[in-house]
Amino acid sequence: MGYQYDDQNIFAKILRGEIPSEPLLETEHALAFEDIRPQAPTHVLVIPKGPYVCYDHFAQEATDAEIVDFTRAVGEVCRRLGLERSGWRLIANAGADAVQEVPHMHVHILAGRPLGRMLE
Ligand code: D5M
Repeated sequence: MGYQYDDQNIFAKILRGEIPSEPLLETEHALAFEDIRPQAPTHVLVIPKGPYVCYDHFAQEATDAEIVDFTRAVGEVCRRLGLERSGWRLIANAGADAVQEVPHMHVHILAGRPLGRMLE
């Protein structure tokens, strides 16, 4: 499947500095910031800086360096926030059924309250 990246999405605007953000972490290839509609006391988004629509697009087309940097950035955010003490959840929505709202690859880090079972 060929993905078409829309560079007018809100995270592209954040990356270009057109919308202000307060990064919790910035690396060569990734940016982490708080979700504007938090679903838990800690709700952080981590995005790659490259123009990828979703997880699959990123996994197919990002360089190994981008993937390694992004993956480590997620761990670094959790470590900096001390989330290993009580635990955390990582979510990536892709496409319509998952109700992906912003078409720029991102993962959600949720923590700070009991999150319940997701899968039975
Ligand atoms: O989730 C997209 C998430 O992006 C959703 O939880 C709201 C969040 N969002 C939208 N705009 C902003 C800005 N400007 N800053 C921070 N967070 C934002 P999805 O997985 O696509 O459904």
